[in-house]
Formats: sequence, C-alpha cells, structure tokens
Amino acid sequence: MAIIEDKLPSTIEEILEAYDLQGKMTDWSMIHTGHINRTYIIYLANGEKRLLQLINTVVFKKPLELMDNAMRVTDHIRAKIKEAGGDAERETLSVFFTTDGKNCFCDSTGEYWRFYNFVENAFSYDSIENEEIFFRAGAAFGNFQSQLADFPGETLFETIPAFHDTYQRFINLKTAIEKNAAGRKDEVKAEIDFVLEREADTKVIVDLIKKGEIPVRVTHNDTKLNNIMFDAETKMPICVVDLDTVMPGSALYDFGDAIRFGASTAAEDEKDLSKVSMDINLYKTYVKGYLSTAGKSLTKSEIDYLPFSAKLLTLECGIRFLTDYLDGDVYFGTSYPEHNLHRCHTQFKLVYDMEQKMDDMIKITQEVYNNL
Ligand code: GN1
Ligand code: MG
Repeated sequence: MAIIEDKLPSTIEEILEAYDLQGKMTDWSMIHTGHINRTYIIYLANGEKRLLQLINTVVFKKPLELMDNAMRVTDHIRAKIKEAGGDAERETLSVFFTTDGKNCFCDSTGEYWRFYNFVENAFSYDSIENEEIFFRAGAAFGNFQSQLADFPGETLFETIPAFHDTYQRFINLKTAIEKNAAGRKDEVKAEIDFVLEREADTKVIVDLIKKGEIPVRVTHNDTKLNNIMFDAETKMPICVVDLDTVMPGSALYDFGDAIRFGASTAAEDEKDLSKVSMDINLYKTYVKGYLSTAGKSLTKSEIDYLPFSAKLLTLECGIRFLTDYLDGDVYFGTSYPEHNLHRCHTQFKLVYDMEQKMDDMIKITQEVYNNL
C-alpha cells in the first residue's frame, strides 16, 4: 500500500449523500493505528461522531462477504451480551446503513466504504501501561472466543484464505525472493537466512490442525492490543474491534498474536533493537488473563502449544513484513520506505528472545493452567 496521506477521499460528497449526511459534516480527522483499512472520524453538526472506513480491497478481495461476516458476528455477540445483562450498544460495533439499506457503499471509483458508530469515552492502547491492563486484554480476547464458541464457523466466508497458514507464508516469502520485485533482495540476506533456519517451525501448527490434534474454532485472528476498546474512566475493556478476519482458525493464533504485540517491550516499528524484547512478566500476566476466561474450554494440546504459538505468530508476522518489503510495500500501510524492514527486525528480535526464554514460558504456562 502506498504511504498513507491525511486527506479526505475525492468522493466524500457521494459517500455522505449515500448515508443522508450531506451538509452535516463539520470536521474530520484520521486514525492511523491500523495497517490495512483507512479510518476517518467524521464529526457531525449534531455533535455525533462516526467512524468512516475505506475497506482495503487489495487485502479483502470480497468486501460484501467481509461485511456479511462482520454483521453476523456482531449480531451473535450482541445477543450474548444481552443474555449476560450487558449494554449491547456499547459493547459491540454497529454498522450504519445507506439510505437504500446497504451495509456499505461502493462509490463511483469502485471503492467500498462503511460507517460504524464511534464508541464515546473510549480509547485503545498501543502499548502496555501496566500489567493489569494486559491481564484485562487477555480476559477480553478469551471472552470474545467464548462468545463465538457456538457460532457456526462453516457459515463464515474466509475473508483472507490461509491467513495464518505459516507454511504458506513461508512459501510466499520464497516467491517474493524469486521475483525480487522491488530489487531489495540482496539487502536482506541475513533476514532471509533467519527464516530459512526456521522452516520446520512454520509447519508445526498447520500440521497439528490437519491431523485433528488441534481443534478449529471461530477466532479473531488479529489480536493486537489496539483492537480492544477500553473505557476512558474505568480502564476496563468495552469491546473487541476489527472483526474483518474473524474466521475459522486456532485459539493458538489469537494467543500467539496477542503476545507478539502486547508483551513486547517496544513498538512494532522500533528502530533501536536494543529496546526490543519479550517481557516474561507480561507473558505470565496475559496467560493468566486469557486462561481466566478461555482456559477451561481449551484442550491439553492447545495449552501445550501456547508458548510455541507466541514464537510462531511473531515469526509469521516478521515473514509477512519481509515479504511485503521485497514486494515493494504493496500490502501494509507504511510511513517511510524502510518501515516494513524495521517492523521485520523487531519481530525477528522477539523470536530470538522468545527462543532464549522458551523453557520459562513453558513452565509459567503449565503453572498458571494447573492453578485454574
Ligand atoms: C494488520 O489492520 P491491523 O493493523 O489491525 C494485519 C495483521 C497483522 C498486523 C501487524 C488483515 O492488522 O494480520 O498482524 O497488521 N491485518 C491483516 O501489525 O493483514
Ligand atoms: Mg486493527
């Protein structure tokens, strides 16, 4: 994806008209936390705010299927929240419909747009402020998984096929190396070697799933800390957002990806690698939070592979950043030319660090599980 600029789309008037909002927008701003969809806050004359999102159709090739998934998953969660006596309006995202009753709008340039409600008095964390926050994040993602435990996964569209098939990601990297589309191959020899040495790891979870040793569940698949909205006052999780990759998958993907991002001592694009490591206390905190809500429903083999999944999902994400760097930054949003390479470096540093800490990670996971 090209470097993202702060500007309104040229078709904004059409978009507003489709939602009967023409003449009602007083201001706008952009949110830059996601790497895929472009997100705006639209301020309306009546004081209301709404989230406007451009669906990235390079990444999500079938936006209508994506919206169908999102609608049905949020309906399911809304019903669960009501059953539990919660505030369903605040605890799930709601899509606004166009005046002709559609859940998204295709503009005259072929781009797809959607409007969500803006959750007031809420924010997301890009890094961990204190351990308790990470415990709450773990509990929230575990709870999300439980809410979807009885969702009929076979009815969901696969919005990105083989999304967490790490071996496929490895093959994609090899293809990118061969193509060398951006002419950057010679620059990243060490990074490529780092991955080649770990080829066997990339097959572990996909093989366990194929053999039926790890169950397929409906999972979120993008459990970055900043995909949870927290209440500004209580600092309690309100809702899990970014449901575009909710698909059949493994609990290990959700656990591993949350550790990858949240247990790191530095930002995903930190340039000073001496600042990057996996905080073992944060690891323990997340295990406690996640298992407090999801633990009882996990199988023995899932528990056994939790520590490995943290390393694997981090390796996978690093492989994806490296692949995109080789491809010429066509997938992830970037702010400068080496952005994907710097992201790749932090991920590989974390992988290396987790390898050193793996024995402790295994011990901690078993201890927390045994004390449930
Ligand atoms: C993307 O959109 P965002 O920033 O939540 C990506 C994830 C990666 C993540 C890395 C659909 O997530 O898979 O783990 O960037 N989402 C998609 O930060 O590819
Ligand atoms: Mg996101």
